[in-house]
Amino acid sequence: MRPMLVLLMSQATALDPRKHHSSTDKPSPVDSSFSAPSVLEDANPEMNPLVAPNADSKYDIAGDDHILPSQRRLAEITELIHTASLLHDDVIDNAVTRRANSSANLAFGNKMAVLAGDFMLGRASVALARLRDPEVTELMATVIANLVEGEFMQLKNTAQDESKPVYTDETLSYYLQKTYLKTASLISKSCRSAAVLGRSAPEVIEASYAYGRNLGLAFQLVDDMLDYTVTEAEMGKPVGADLELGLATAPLLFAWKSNPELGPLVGRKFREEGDVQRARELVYRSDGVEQTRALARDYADKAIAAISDFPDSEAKASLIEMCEKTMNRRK
Ligand code: 2DE
Ligand code: MG
Ligand code: MG
Ligand code: MG
Repeated sequence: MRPMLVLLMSQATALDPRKHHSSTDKPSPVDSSFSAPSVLEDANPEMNPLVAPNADSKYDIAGDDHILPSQRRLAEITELIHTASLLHDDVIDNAVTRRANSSANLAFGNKMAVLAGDFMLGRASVALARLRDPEVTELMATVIANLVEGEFMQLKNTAQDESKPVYTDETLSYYLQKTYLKTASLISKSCRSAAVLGRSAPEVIEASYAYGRNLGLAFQLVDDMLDYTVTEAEMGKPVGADLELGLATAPLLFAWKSNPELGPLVGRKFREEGDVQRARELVYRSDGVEQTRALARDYADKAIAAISDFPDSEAKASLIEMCEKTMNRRK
C-alpha cells in the first residue's frame, strides 16, 4: 500500500497546474542528473539473502506517466522503512504470523529478524542519500525517529497516573499522538516527499501531507479496531493481540470513557488473571468499536477533502479509493 501511495501521489501532484516554478516542464535539478542504482544494487547478491529478484517491478502501477525516477526510489525507500519497522515490531510484539506467513522472528529467530530490519534501514539510508535532496532526507530520517518514538509511547502506554487511572481528555490525545508517530508519520511524510521531489507548489505539498496524515490515522484506527473484530485467518497476523500485550487502543479507550469500571484494569495493564477477558467483554458491550470506526471515517473523509483541489485524474481517483479500501479492509 505505502509504495503505491507514493507513486499515486507523485502522479496526482504532477498533474496539478499549481507549480513552484514557471518552467513547469523541466525536471527538478535532482532528476535531471539522477542515475542512482537500485536500492540494493551495490550489495553483493551472493552474500545477501534479502535481494528480491525484480524488486522494481512489484509496485508498478498502470502508466508511469509523470513519475520521476527519484519518486520511484522514494516509493522503495518507504517500503524498506515500513518493512524494517514490521520486522522489529514482530520481535517486540512476539508475533508468530505476518502477511499470512510465519513472522521472520519465528522463522529465523529474533536476532536475524532484528538484523534484517537494520539492514533495510541501512539500505534505505543509502538510497535516501542518493536522492541528493536535503529536505526529503530530513523528512524520511525523521520518520525513522518517529516510528521509534511512537513505539516508545506505546510501551509506556499511558497518559495517566497509574496509581489512580481515570479517563481524561489527555487519554485519547496521547493515543492519537502515538498513532501519528508510529503509523501516520511514514505515510504523511512520504506523500509530502513525493510532492517535494516533484517540485509542487507549497499548497500542493501541504495537501499531500494532510492527505497522508489523515489516511495514516484512519489506517491505524482501523487496524486497532480489526484487532477486536476479525479472525486471525482473515488478518494473516495475530488478533486480539493488543490487549494481550497490555495495549489500550481506541476501542478500549472509548469503552473506558463511558465505563470507569475499566480504570483499575487499565491501571494494572491487564496483568492479573482474568483482566484481559474482562476488559475484552467490557469493550464488546460498549460502543467502543463503533466509535473507533466513526473516528476512522472522519479521518478518511479529511484525507479525501485534503486533495479535493487536485485536478481530476486516475491517480486522484485511486487516492480516494485507497481511503475507502482502508475503511473496508478486513486484513
Ligand atoms: C505496527 O503496529 C508498528 C509500527 C511501528 C513499529 C516501530 C518500531 C520501532 P502494530 P501489527 C518497532 C523500530 C522502527 C524501525 C526499525 C524503523 O499495531 O498489528 O503492532 O501489524 O502492527 O502488528
Ligand atoms: Mg504488531
Ligand atoms: Mg506493535
Ligand atoms: Mg495492530
